[in-house]
Amino acid sequence: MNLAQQLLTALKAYGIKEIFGIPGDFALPLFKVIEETQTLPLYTLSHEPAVGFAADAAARFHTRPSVAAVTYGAGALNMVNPIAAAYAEKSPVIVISGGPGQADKSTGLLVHHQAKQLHSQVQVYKEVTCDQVVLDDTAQAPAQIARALKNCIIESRPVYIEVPRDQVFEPCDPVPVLPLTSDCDTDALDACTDEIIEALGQAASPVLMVGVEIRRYGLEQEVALLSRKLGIPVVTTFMGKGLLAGQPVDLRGTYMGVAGEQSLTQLVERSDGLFLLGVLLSDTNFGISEKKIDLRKTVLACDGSVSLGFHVYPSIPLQELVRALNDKLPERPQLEAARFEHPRGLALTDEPITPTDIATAVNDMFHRYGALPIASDMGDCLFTAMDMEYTELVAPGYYATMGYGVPSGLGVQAATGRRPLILVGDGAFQMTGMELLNCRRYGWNPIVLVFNNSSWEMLRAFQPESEFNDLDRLDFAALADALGGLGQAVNTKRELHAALDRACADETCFQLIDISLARGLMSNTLSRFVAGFKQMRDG
Ligand code: S1T
Ligand code: MG
Repeated sequence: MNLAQQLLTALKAYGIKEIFGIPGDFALPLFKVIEETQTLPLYTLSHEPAVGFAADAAARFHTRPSVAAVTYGAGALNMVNPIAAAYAEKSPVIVISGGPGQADKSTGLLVHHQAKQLHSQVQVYKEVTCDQVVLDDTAQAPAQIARALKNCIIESRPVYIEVPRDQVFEPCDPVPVLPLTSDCDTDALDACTDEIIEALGQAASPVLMVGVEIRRYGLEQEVALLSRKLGIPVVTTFMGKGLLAGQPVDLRGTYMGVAGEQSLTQLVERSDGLFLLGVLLSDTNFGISEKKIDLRKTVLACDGSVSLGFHVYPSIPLQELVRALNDKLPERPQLEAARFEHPRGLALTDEPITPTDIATAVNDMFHRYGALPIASDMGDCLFTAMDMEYTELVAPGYYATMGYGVPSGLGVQAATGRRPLILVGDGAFQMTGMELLNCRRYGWNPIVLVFNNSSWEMLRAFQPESEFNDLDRLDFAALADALGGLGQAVNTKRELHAALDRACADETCFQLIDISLARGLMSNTLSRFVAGFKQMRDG
């Protein structure tokens, strides 16, 4: 077998399910093998940022890597932002880029798509991936590929694989499937778990906070058991909303500092035994903490290490930590799953729509037709999602890039076969909404809610005097029809409710609901975030 065939065989052996991509001349040979071998399904999209976002979302749903395949230069460099987002949010995306071969390098000419140097691209990707390999020697390729795939899975971070176009058809040995375990010092693990159990046992008000790593490593069941065995209340981070939903644990809700429910904020910020499990210490998770979290009284288990107060246990993988704690802690009686109130029962009137009405209408729809997985863009649509019933949610909650919503929804449907609900602002839709034109080819049929306030409203919230936040009011419903879907424009609560019913009833194509919102309106959560942020900024 040749290099490309061995690479594809290895991807499948490591649990990868699909490839998103856009070819180019440096990648044509590779894409030829992808298409002809049918080892993995290939979904081509229209612009490389969408390729990266779709692979990111698919990886999050699989809790296994997904592939973003692109050409050298113009393609791969177009995709740096989505891979940076994946790196920041610990989403295991495998970037496979075509590359120049020996003949390209020996002309003495500048090569098309080359930036500064021929190796500039891999240099750029060093900053947004945890491992990088250039497969310019097929004798080394099997070990290089195995190392990169293992690191992608163990670290749950993107990796970069460059395939020079003159190597694709070269004979190559099979790629070894390495054990997907990371080193863990059992004595250190034993001491660490003892210390955690003792610290939480001595605390008067311990709290467990869970974050995205729990999902990335597929640990929700084990963590639900751990939280019951610890017998302490659980909260999720903003990025971890939806974690442990429906599980029989003492789940209190999502911590959002000054923007959150006051009693939950106090529960966390007054705790003398806060256990952060799989939590990224990011500003979106903690930036608007009313009171700074006292890290001296905090256990933080993230990124493969555990810190307690001022000392650190390196090389303690999260899976090993959770398993060891569960092994040590005694069983406790079962709990009932916590129930949370989300807004329901939209009034069917001819009044204009608010962001909270959208959450209410979606909750009503979920109760009528069943919950859908949600893919949300950055903007007030993400804050509105905080008022939606618990369901699987992918969103750039920490890295906060726009453009994520539509492509990630397509990635969710490609990965799971399930119809997603996509939430996107009008500004973000202008970035990657056109990707909906790919739905017809693949039979995808998302329901897309465009929060159309003809505004960069989040920016206006922080800088209302700037007129550049005023966007044109576009007819996204008409655009949907042109892209192969069905568009509905709604202005009142009654129209929104009816449009959702029609969208759910029609599964033949994507459904876009262009929801007219007045400028200046914000969701409850964003209003509290903005107020909290200004309060902290202005003292
Ligand atoms: N470009 C990209 C790729 N991502 C970003 N997050 C930004 C710029 C900055 C930015 C925001 S929020 C926002 C921008 C431009 C406006 C979003 O407008 P829209 O999608 O219409 O949503 P809404 O009207 O609900 O705000 C964040 C703060 O960085
Ligand atoms: Mg907007």
